[in-house]
Amino acid sequence: MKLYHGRGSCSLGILILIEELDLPHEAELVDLAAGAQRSPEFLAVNPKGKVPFLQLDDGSTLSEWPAIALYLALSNPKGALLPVDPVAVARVFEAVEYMVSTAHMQGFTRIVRPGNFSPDESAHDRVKARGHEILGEALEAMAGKLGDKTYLFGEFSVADAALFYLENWMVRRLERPLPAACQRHFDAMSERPAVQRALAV
Ligand SMILES: N[C@@H](CCC(=O)N[C@@H](CS)C(=O)NCC(=O)O)C(=O)O
Repeated sequence: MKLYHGRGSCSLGILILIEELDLPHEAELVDLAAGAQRSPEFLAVNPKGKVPFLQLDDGSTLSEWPAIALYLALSNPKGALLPVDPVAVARVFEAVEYMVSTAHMQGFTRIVRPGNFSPDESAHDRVKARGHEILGEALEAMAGKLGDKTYLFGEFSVADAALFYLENWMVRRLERPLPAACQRHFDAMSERPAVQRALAV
């Protein structure tokens, strides 16, 4: 399989899952800072112009973080990236959806792309401030879910990879402190060999 990946972007979470499963893969870097996601070459591959984007061995493709994570978990059940009980699976995706659709798309995106939310440049500081609030609220909610646990749902799951990419932004891009439980989670994740391999890419 081939993962189209932007360094330090949300696709880091998917690369972590692929590394956790030890799947043979190629990571094709898309230079988001240089706008490579809007190049005709990349748009021909993924018209959405976004990463993560996964090309499977049969040539078919998958986009959207939760869908890719679900595919990886279900097609590699021995990797135990999801619980078995249907309610427990739904709880994991309840957290994943909140992190991807709210914390990332509504929070972080406001901070890094305020123009997507208001064409009025004089409003951008307010847009960014709201983004910081949304992201901060989400991290506090995940800290509450973590409590004293190392991973969100006890055992490592796809939700931990989503939380890690948000934490990575807080620490490395925004230089904001994490809630204590998230800092512990970030440190524990950083110790995992698969996370270290994904970061090295
Ligand atoms: N809803 C998409 C969001 C993907 C997304 O926004 N990816 C960002 C990187 S973190 C991206 O490709 N941004 C490039 C751009 O918007 O130009 C998903 O779940 O995969």
